[in-house]
Amino acid sequence: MNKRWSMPKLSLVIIAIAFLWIKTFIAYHASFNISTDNFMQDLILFINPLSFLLLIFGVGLLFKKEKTRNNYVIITSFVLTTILFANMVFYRFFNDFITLPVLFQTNNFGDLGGSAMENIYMTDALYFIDVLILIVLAKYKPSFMVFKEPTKLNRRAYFLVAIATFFLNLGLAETERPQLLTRTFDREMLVKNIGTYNYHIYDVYLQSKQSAQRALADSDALVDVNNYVQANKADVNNDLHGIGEGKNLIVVKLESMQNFVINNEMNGEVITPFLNTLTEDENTIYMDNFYHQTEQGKTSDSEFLLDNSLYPLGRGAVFFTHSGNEYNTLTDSLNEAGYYTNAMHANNKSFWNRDIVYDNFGYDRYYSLTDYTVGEGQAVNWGMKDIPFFEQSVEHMKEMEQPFYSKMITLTNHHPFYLDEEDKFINEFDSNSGTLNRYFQTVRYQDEAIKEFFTNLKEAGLYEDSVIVMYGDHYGISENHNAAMAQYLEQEEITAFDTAQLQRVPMFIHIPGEDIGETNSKIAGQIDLKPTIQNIMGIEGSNSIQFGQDIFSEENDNTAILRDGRVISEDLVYAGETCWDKESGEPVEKESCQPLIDKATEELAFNDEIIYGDLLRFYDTESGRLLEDTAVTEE
Ligand code: GP9
Ligand code: MN
Repeated sequence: MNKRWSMPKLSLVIIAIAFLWIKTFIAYHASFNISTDNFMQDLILFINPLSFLLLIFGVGLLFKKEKTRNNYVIITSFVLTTILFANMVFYRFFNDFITLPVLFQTNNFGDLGGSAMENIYMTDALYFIDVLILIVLAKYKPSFMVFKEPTKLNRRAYFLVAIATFFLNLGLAETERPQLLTRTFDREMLVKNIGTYNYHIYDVYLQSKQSAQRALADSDALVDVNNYVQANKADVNNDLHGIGEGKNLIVVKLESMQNFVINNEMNGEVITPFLNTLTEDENTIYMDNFYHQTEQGKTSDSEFLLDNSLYPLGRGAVFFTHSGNEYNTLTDSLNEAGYYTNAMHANNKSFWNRDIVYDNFGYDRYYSLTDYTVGEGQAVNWGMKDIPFFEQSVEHMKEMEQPFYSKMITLTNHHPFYLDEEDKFINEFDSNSGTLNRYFQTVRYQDEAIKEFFTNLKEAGLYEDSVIVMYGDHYGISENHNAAMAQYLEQEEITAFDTAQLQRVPMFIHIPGEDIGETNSKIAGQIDLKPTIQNIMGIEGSNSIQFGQDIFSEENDNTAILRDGRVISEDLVYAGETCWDKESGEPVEKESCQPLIDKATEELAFNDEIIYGDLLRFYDTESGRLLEDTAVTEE
């Protein structure tokens, strides 16, 4: 009998692997902005999903019953596709990959509302088509498929290949990126080299390690940290010391406001007319080289920086992961000075875990959504519009005992940056990015809201007695909009240097009646807010373990370390693994940046040790000593 020619028989396991492999590779290019510089990187990117897929689907080979095996393959395929899809949607919004701690911020996901919808497209359904095909194949068993149970030998050979693929991948990745697994704050690099799926496994490993870290930490760990902190302490500025003493303190967090909009125009229209006047105002210090230092915790990270003068975490939001730690906050120090301390934000109180954290940070009261009346037409994007928010907040302030400290969190200038017609004071920009186009309008709205807030304060008789600090929390326009941004800035491209410079956010210190007006170009960051504010308010905070310095101190180091390891100094910027000359924006020898890189690495590592180990529980701020020491001397 003539043997008919037939195509090679394929098992469902192999088909499922092939589908997911191709799909993941397509997603890398279509949905994630992963760029490669050379052939080796292309190769790594191509093979990186494979080892994990071989292993996980290989488990299917261990099932004896055909039906169980098929179900396993289909379910696994569906789960992995969902993980990939969730990462895609997350990436579109945050330009980042999901980490385990972020996943548990489910409260926040519920509120993503418009933003989430904006990031899911109809065509996304295509990503699930292969799962359907697998179901059909399993049901109708076409002739090109085999459903034989593999022999022991075949199985062994299969797993050997899978493991070899894993080590080949890791080996190539290590040559391409030494110390890949130890430098974990760059998630894109990880995904690029070991693949999305292995990355998630690694993330789970990191998370478990961190939980163990607190359990194992003891006060010894604080000795080195404390030495470092003491050696980097800067004296405070005497001229500004205590000029706000006894006054109310109002800190306004300006949502998504970047510095490039200040004193700038968009198609001939002024973007921030009111804030621009403040830059010239005799009672205002305006900082134009002030950097945000936030990471995945976004707004909450900026709040963490403000209250603690510690860096947030490189992964997850510290408001969630370490909400119960012992902290020594700006709020605590104001409480001690007799202030009525409160936070104001017209959003659900649990968003970013704020209710829990504010309590721990020492706030007397949190005015959240339930303390505001959001009338008809008073909400847009993520919630209450800034203008009515400020109006009602001032009503609350009128009732407060003085002196008070209010931290206010604005919201309207938030992605997706929509506005009702009546709130649009300028036109949209005309780039290919709707996000950037609308951003100018919401920034303009925010500017108007602040102007009205100042008026409200004056009318309420609170203005003269208050120190008003305002700072941008983080970028509003991510690198996903680089082309549009280049068009706006009239540049050919946005380099890593430009991106680092775009992390500047505006910072204002406004003290009615005090002749402090200047534009100050010192390099500073949100980490410096706490010591700077404490000095102005005449509060002693020098014993705290913190990394910030009074911005106006003569001894200030004039450097900003961003949470992902980028560093900005007077002459140099280290970003995108390249050292840049600040003046020319051109790359220079990497060695020139080495001292900056070393400082950033050391400081961020000490910082993480404090948070992971909950080390401040071993520290006595009053005496500036380790609690263990006190115990020893007392005995
Ligand atoms: C939500 C607001 C915005 O309450 O703070 O959060 P963000 O997305 O900017 O972190
Ligand atoms: Mn924010």
